[in-house]
Amino acid sequence: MITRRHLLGTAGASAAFATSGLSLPKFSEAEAAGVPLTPGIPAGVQSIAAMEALPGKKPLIRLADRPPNYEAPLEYLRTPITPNDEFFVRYHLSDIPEVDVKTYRIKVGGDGANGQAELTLDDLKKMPAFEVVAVNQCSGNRRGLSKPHVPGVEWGYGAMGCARWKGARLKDVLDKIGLKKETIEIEFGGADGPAVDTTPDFVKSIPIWKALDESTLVAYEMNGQPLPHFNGFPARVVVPGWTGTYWMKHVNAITALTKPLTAFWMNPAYRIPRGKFPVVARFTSQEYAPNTPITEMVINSLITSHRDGAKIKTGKVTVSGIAWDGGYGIRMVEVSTDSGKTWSTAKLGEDLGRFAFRPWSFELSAKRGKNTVMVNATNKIGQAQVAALIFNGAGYHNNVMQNITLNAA
Ligand SMILES: Nc1nc2c(c(=O)[nH]1)N[C@H]1C(S)=C(S)[C@@H](COP(=O)(O)O)O[C@H]1N2
Ligand SMILES: [Mo]
Repeated sequence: MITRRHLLGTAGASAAFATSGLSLPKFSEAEAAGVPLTPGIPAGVQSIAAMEALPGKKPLIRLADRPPNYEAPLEYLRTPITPNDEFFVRYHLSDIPEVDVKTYRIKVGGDGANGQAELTLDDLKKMPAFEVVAVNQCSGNRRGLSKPHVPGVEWGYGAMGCARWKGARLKDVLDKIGLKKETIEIEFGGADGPAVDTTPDFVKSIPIWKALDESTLVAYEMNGQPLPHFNGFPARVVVPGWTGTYWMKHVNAITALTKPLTAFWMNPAYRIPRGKFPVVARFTSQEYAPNTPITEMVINSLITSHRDGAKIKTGKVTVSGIAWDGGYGIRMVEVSTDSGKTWSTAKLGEDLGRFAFRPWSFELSAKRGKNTVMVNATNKIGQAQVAALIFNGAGYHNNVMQNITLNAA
């Protein structure tokens, strides 16, 4: 792998966790003693992961520190909006500068543009502002659960979060210079760079149709605050419905292209086999015979109230969680207590928009001993989760239905 990962020792894990001040169900003592990794993650990860607070953040699960890759423990995902200091952090490159707003500029241009512009943060803020609540999920979320095991950051359930993003429409930014009709992709660059010159710089592109979508933003606010440094201060691209890889942080270049972008992080990285996943959104200028770039997120859900193996009391127990998809919207969430033989519908919570986490809850009548809870979400175009993993070499798009066991005493 080109990405360098220095996985260092564990320190102060349980102490860091104990101070997070959450009053929801406690985890078993075995889990509390170590880093609260997702069950099923390769055992080796336990010995290298640590709970660690980056500046301005609550403790997150550190899976790598050069570049920084930190996921959210399950309890941070219990609300449909993820607080900024609980939001996961993912980088490909280790040289991450503190951007100075005074000198910060976004260079807008390219061979597909009619002109060039340099935008300051103030210029962006003077443009009409729009807000969208949207899930940012890393393509590799749940990679650590892949069977067989695949290389890469061994994410559990927590390489995702949902925030209210505010910014200018990318379409309006592009309107400032005007596009030629030959433009097929819009490329983004960020202020971070490789620490060693053998690592390819992180540049990404999206198809012109997605760039011009009214939901696609150049955002400077997250949940009513300036973006945290580690989530892209002072501005980042927000591509609602699509996986996090396109959400360029510290964006400092927006380039209109008349030819497909050739760059390591577009190809061979971030690709899925063609025809294996039921995704609607296509990136045709980047499609080749065997594979295509990852685009929209697949329909998925997560139980956040309890961990697999949790102890509960007999009688009525509320099991709850979130569901999300690539922007079609959640139609229903179903729960099965007999491993999929029969299903009942869960109650859906507040609808913050079609790109947001949709909360759901279900009343379980727990009997003494083992109780199983299986969840399946369906979106408004009829897509549902899968029973068996659709294997791919990068461990993307894992939307296998969870089936957890709760032990009632
Ligand atoms: N500048 C920059 N932007 C980036 C990346 C990066 O390495 N550098 N990683 C991308 C990937 S793969 C993901 S999943 C998201 C993660 O966003 P977050 O760190 O704010 O959670 O940022 C995206 N934007
Ligand atoms: Mo990612």
